[in-house]
Amino acid sequence: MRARCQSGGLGHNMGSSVMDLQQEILFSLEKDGVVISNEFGESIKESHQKIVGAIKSLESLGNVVNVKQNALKTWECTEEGTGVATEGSHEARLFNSLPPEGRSVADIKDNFPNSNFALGAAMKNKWLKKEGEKVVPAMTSIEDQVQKYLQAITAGAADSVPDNVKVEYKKRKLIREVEMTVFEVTKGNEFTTSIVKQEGELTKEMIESGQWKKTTFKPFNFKSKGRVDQRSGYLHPLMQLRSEFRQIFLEMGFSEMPTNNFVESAFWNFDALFQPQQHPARDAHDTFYVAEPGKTINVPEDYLQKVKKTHSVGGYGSIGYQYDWSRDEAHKNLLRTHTTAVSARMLYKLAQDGFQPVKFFSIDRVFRNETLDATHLAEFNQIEGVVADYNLSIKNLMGLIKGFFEKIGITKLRFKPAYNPYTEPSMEIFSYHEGLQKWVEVGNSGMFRPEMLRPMGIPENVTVAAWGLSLERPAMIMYGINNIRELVGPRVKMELILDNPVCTIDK
Ligand code: FB9
Repeated sequence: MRARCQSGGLGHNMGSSVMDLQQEILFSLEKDGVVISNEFGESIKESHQKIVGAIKSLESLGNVVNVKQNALKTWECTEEGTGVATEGSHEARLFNSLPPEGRSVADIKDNFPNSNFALGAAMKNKWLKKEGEKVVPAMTSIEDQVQKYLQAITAGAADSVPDNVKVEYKKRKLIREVEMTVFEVTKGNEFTTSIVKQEGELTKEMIESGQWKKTTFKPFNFKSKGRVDQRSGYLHPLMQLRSEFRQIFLEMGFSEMPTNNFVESAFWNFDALFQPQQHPARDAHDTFYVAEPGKTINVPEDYLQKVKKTHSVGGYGSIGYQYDWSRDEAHKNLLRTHTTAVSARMLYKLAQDGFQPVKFFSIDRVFRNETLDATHLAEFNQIEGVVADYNLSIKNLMGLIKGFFEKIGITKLRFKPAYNPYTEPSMEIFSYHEGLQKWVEVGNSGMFRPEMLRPMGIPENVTVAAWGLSLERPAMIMYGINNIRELVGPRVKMELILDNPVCTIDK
């Protein structure tokens, strides 16, 4: 039984390279016919780790050596054991700290570490004797056997320590038993002491210089599996769900609207949608206005005039809102509160380019200065579907919405009349959620108002059906998350991302 202590004494000259170590092992093999890794390490004061490294390189040379692994139970010192091995046992330290006239027990108890144990052991060893309330040395010098035994273990000579002592020291948490793997090396059938350094890399220089012809290469293991734990990227669950919704829209023949502008002008976010300038959603309590640049610079003037007119005096059969519409208000920059702003831009462009029926969708971040709670952050991802065609009616809208939600396994839908400044009629969408045993609001929808579409130049007989929902709500329900901060933000548990299989929408 050989013992090691993680503290002192090993491998003073940690310098010798693996190549030299390999050479030393081969010479020792030549001499002794067998090399035991830990013993060899001790004999040349080299760390067992380095020896094992050298043995592994020799092993990779083919049949120069044979290597057998044996599990070896050995002893090593604990932190405290190491302290005793180097500083001496507590009782020995107490004895050596005592002046010939001794010291009061009270004083030792107050000032000497592990005093109780040290006093007890020193008294038991009859190193001290009591004189009144003092203890005095009972002899001139003592032999600190505990330290000696632990130093023996340090030096890997645990066999020289009696088993009952080892059991006692283990109980005193001075040493612990550890298992180490020891390598037994013997000569292989291609044994040689002269090893040529095997190159692991075929480099450009070798090829250009032709050096490769005279070089011995490590055998290439073409069968070696690439790193198994190849960690591929992971989509955040929300982004995973976004790609599922995206796929659904694409399968339904929709094309994605460009949503890469979080900063929008109040004009496209509100005015173009016929949302009056004094609408509560437009005040800073609900909307994040941008300080710098505070104002937009480019709104198509002729279109702006039409919007102004529609808001202030109406038109297209509407009386408008009868208020003084402010260009300045419309020019304010803000963080878009809905992707419907993008729908407005796309419908305007569609009218400018010459109308044709389209199916658009968008899924991206929108920002609302709302009171934060378990289901609301200051931003969420809005999903929006827009279908523009001739004479579409609310029936078509309901059909579109049914078709869409069917694709995500939601069949039982109910529509509840609602109000949006930019759609008439408008409907909130509800679905009966078996798991939650209740009707859940799953979105909003409506037919865009003529006051929104006409000024853009969308033809009279064209109607536009649209609906919207969030990405976070379905994600929370599908992942069984009750607090949105566990889904989005710094508190998301990485496991949710790493070991979360692609969230399948059970068709
Ligand atoms: O997502 C929402 N709910 C939802 C959706 C799916 C779902 O799936 C489950 C697996 C079964 C579960 C829930 N909602 C919309 C409804 C509510 O959560 C609502 O309280 C919160 N809404 C957000 C806005 O909050 C201020 C969700 C968000 C929302 C609301 C409206 C629209 C978009 C997102 C819209 C619109 C619209 C209307 C007309 C024309 C164009 C767009």
